[in-house]
Amino acid sequence: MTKVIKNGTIVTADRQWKADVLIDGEKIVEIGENLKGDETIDATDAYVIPGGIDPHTHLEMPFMGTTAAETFESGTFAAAAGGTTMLVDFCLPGEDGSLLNAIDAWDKKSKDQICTDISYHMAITGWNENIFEEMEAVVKQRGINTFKHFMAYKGALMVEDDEMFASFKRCAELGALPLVHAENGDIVQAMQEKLLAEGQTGPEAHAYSRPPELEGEAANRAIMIADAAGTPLYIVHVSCEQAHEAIRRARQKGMRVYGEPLIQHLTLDESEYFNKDWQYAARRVMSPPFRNKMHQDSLWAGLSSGSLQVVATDHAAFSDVQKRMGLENFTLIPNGTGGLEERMAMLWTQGVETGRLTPEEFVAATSTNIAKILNIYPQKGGIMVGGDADIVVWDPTITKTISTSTQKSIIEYNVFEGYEVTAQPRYTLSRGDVIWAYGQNSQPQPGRGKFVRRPAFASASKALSKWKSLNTPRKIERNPMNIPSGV
Ligand code: DUC
Ligand code: ZN
Ligand code: ZN
Ligand code: ZN
Repeated sequence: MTKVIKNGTIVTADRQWKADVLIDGEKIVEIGENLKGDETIDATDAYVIPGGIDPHTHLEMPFMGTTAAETFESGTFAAAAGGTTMLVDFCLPGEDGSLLNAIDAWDKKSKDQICTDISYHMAITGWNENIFEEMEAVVKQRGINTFKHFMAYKGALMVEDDEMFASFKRCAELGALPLVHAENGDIVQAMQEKLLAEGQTGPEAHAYSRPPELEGEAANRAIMIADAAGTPLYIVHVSCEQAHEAIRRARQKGMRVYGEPLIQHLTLDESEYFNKDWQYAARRVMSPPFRNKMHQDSLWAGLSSGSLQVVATDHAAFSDVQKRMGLENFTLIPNGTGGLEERMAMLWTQGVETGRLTPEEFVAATSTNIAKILNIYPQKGGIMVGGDADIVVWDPTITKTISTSTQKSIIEYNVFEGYEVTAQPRYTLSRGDVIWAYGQNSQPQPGRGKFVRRPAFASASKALSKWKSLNTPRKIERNPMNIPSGV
């Protein structure tokens, strides 16, 4: 059974051109003019782009005394409806601390539910001999080449600097890429305690407790620790100029450091926390918090200049009842916002429509760059013969007002409620299957999605900056007789 996507304009990270795309089974087999297939998918007046890849989600994740409400089924359906054909979820070790058991647990949750492809990042939330050993199996047997480190959430997920350094060195040995949540967890905790003592208990205090300086400090620290360990680094949810500046400086010195802003930080600002309605503000509590417009401008500039490479969501959706756990104490509001379904349309509307990004840059930021960073390009992230047919027919003639009433997410609100978007996926194809057709009441097929194995990087441990010294410690032979006596 072949399918042909006809009469569209293909957009990749490099260029745009008019051509048809022929699909046989799960793969793209030909790109050219006047192609014919058993079935035709109309792309007239639309772009044909690589399926979106969201590298940062937390589906059904146990966190802050509860479990994220979005399931693998509703989350991947929301992804498909928004033009995202693959997501990478964070896998957290459970009570026993085992990485491999955690992957088994995540597989069990996701396997029969997912309607798009997925992968995991493995979280390192402590350090011991067993974790050191298991990391090798995670990379070589389970096909996971990224390890996430939380520099915040003290007493829960946070790792100390020595633990992070040890894990980064292990990543370098294994050809894996370390990721960090960069916020100074010690100071966040101190600021939370001070604010609570002063009677500041509302959601706005969440933002006061996590100022941009704490993110900038942690980003700088992680970059230096990565350089000392001899590994590239990926910084998740870069929300402010201070962290962005650290990344720019590192890259300018030749270090391989990547930065991921979120669609929420690009489009929503800190004034959201000052809303008089507690529930409205609490729904928007996430870490790092939303920032002011100056930080937003910095993030947009990073995307167009290339110092930031990827736009993600950190999709962690909690219901109103869950958010109310923090009614009297902002530190108990589960941190997280949604965005899986809205990421592509919001970035298009506020990035491409405004002229801040070209369509090619949009494709790079939503798909191609992260496919390269995660080592799954060109299987994913391109429109290329031999690649997976993860393709979106992206229709810039559809306008839509974002509304909870039409969203696929199972929570009862949407942080982008009322925003108008100027493009939507007309069709979303995952490995050749049409899993979403706009306006046609598509239903997900839970369990059709696959886990994508991501091989280790061959060159990761060679990515040292030229400032790195003492790479191989050597002992200097000295004659003690040379030391003058009596000094
Ligand atoms: N930040 C959030 O807002 N939610 C999940 C985890 C995180 O770091
Ligand atoms: Zn500490
Ligand atoms: Zn985080
Ligand atoms: Zn996250």
